[in-house]
Amino acid sequence: MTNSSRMIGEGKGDLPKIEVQTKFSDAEIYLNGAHVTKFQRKGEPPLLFLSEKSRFEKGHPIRGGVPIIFPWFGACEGKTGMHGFARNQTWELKEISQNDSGVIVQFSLPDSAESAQYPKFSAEYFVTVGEMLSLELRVTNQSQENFSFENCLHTYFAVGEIGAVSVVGLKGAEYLDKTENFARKKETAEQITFSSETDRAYLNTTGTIEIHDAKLKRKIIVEKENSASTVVWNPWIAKSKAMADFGDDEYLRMVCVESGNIAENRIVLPPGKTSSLKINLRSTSLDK
Ligand code: TA6
Repeated sequence: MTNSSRMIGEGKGDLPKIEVQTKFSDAEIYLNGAHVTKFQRKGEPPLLFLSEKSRFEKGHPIRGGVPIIFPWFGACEGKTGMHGFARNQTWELKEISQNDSGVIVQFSLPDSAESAQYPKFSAEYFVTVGEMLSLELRVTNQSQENFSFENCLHTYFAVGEIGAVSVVGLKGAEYLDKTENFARKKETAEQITFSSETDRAYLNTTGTIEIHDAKLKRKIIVEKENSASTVVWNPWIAKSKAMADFGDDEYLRMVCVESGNIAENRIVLPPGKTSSLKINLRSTSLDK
């Protein structure tokens, strides 16, 4: 891919940020959490939502974009904080290269006091910016014992208005409903719509998910590889007000469709093996 450019500089909160421009799209990635905060095809609205009230402080998660959730999802007994430590740590920039798919930015997670509590592992993250946004989290078990963990790319998508949005592709899947104390249910809707707080972990789902946005007249396509779980979340009114780093009305302009392996889908990685969680994100017009 010719005429692409990349720049490393200071982003919000003076946090180091990488900007990538290609002939198809622009993207931004913070080293804090290897966090993709922007992906936008030329001539289109942003694909990702980023809260106007997000913190940009070293060691704290950014609200929006694609937080990397690893090695646990949600709350974890005996661990402090939600959603693991990967999203709070400063990842090392290893290489920026390019191929026919786009510009590839490669990160690795440094060893830390938190990672030392687990079997020895390495974690690498590949962000490919081109006609679509591809994200891959690779974890290699470098120990002599099984490494059990959860992973999830907790993607916040930008939508025109949540009342005109539906999520398609989960009919028939079982899910844990966090709004009802993780009650186990079965999805019966062809199109999932939103009229209240929605927080569902769909299990044993490997197929492509679509987000239909009638206001922006677009369809967002979430293809996933090696992901057996899909989480669908909109905080709605009360939860939005309770989040200091999220605008009270921002629930209207976002939906999370998150791809990973959580709960009963958690990964048990044998010694020497590598797990790869990958998603390909793109949008098309609604009538295609
Ligand atoms: O993925 C949905 C969820 O687990 C919600 O329950 C909510 O907690 C959201 O993640 C955001 O979590 P965070 O720790 O980033 O505020």
